Amino acid sequence: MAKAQKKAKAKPPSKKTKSRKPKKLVATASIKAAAKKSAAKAAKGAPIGKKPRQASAKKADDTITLHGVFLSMPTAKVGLMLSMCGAKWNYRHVDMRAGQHKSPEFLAMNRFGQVPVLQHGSRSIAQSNAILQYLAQHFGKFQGRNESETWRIAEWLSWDFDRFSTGVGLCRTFAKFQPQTPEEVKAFMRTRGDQALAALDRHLGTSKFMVGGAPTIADIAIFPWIATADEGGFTVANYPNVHAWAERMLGQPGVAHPYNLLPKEDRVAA
Ligand SMILES: N[C@@H](CCC(=O)N[C@@H](CS)C(=O)NCC(=O)O)C(=O)O
Repeated sequence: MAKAQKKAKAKPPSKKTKSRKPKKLVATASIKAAAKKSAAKAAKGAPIGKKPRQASAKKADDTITLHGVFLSMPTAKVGLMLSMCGAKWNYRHVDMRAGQHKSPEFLAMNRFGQVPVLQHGSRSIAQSNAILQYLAQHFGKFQGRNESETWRIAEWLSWDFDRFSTGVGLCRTFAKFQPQTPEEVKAFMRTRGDQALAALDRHLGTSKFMVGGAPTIADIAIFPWIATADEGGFTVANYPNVHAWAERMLGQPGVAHPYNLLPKEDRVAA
């Protein structure tokens, strides 16, 4: 059969496939009753729709808890930030010797199995520099004062994780906790630490604080490493600009040496 004939013989569209006219919304008795009720409420000035929040409604949990170890400089960075912000915070000592940081409960808070962890209400945040950024935003303190400062701070925080903590910080870890580390590895990290300190010294010769004329989270991220650099065999006095900056930092409200900052056991804020 030719195509044209086939088309002519095609069945007329069934009732089902016919284009439907939109059904009229018929107000049932119950809809009518509800409409009457809300009209009456509106006349009285009562709000329609969702109930207003009750005065007794639960306030969001704003509790801040830092989980960490007092010997850990990443933990100290967060403690320093909380102290400089004048925040109220609880502290939970993590027994790393007992492997508490690898327990299922801890891993549920921090999949990396490391300290520190910050709990704020129902939220958990890991990685010290990310925590600093979070707290800076939460408290509106120690952030960049404009966009270009914000990006400079981000650079320093990344550099810290890239070069500073892996140089100056790791040498302290080897000396204090992992003396069995191979000498070649120690030497590699020492060179890295020396180079990082030299770069920092050059920068601080041109700037009062890491970014601009007042402390930001970039200073807070670096300070604990400097305060304990001697434990890794570095002499901060050999870097005069870094030394002068560390003194300036110590003069800021809420700043203390890491060992005078973090409790050695659990503490609940008064
Ligand atoms: N980049 C991480 C490093 C954290 C870190 O290395 N924490 C150490 C203690 S200072 C830790 O938990 N080590 C145990 C592990 O890595 O398994 C941060 O800054 O938070």
